[in-house]
Amino acid sequence: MWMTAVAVLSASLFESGRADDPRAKVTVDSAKKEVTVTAGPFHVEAMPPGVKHEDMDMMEGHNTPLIRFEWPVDGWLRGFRLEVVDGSGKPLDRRIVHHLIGVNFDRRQLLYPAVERIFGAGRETEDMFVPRTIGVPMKSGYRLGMYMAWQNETGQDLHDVQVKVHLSYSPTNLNPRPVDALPLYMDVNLTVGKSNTYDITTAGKHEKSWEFTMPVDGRLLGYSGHLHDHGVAVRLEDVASSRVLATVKATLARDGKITKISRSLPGVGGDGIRLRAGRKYRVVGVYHNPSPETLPGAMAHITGIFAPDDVPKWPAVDLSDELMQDDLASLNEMGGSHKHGGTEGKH
Ligand SMILES: [Cu+2]
Repeated sequence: MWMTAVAVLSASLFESGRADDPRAKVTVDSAKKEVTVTAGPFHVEAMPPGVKHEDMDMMEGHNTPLIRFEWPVDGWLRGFRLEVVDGSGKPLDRRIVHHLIGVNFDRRQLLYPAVERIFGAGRETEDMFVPRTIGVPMKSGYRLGMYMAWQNETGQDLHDVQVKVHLSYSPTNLNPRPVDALPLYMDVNLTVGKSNTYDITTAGKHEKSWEFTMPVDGRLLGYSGHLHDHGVAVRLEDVASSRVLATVKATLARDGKITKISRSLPGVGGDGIRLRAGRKYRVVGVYHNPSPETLPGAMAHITGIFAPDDVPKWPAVDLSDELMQDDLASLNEMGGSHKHGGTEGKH
């Protein structure tokens, strides 16, 4: 027999959650070194013809409620694979998930007083794995959650949809020990606890940027990002020298729809991109608006994995910070105006 230990851990419902909230089930396959989180079933309504995803972004309840679960093993997270299936387990096009975001309540983000966004997938991103030499340190019992937004362009309502996130991990006895790397999120327009979307009101090339001071020394080992349709690129620049340190590029179809977003791993086979504490950096989102009409609901951010020189210098979650409270409240209220995944009712 295969020495596969599969432990099914009960899903913990959000303290303030509603009784009909979707639940997540967590299983561990210790032979494959994989944790699988299954959420659902969801009822996913077809988007009305002519409605664009960016229009839906502005509607309330665009996201599902937060679905909580507990991380079950000590080790390092290495990557994830997203799978969407129907009630009989048959695969569905995963592009019905516009985005999926994983949250870790037990660690803070580096640049924002907000809880860690530990994994994320956009419609245009492929599954993400890093080599075994790198990993995000994880402890059994970490309180995690995830939420997603739908983009069902199939023309038909989908019932009993299940979302499976397969998370690969390295065990604690891995030799040599992986380099500790933590998620680094850099957005051109984020207000913690609120939104990161913005409208582009001018035609042609458009840039929006945000500057920040790096809190700790370390190296950016890998990065990708997220843009909406008509997005061109997201750059990371050094403010003092204006040098471009990293660029995430979008591949667009003729009609401006995003088909792919670039990914780079400068810390694999290299040292990565050195970022210094106290130094100023700028993240810039570039769009090209093809018409004089407003392009609503744009987003631009870089998501990276960052190896701090000194992990204990990472800022801790401070529950007395008002922005942290705003972040937790927004996660709590997410999908609040809808049942079963935020696509019933108003839309
Ligand atoms: Cu988006």
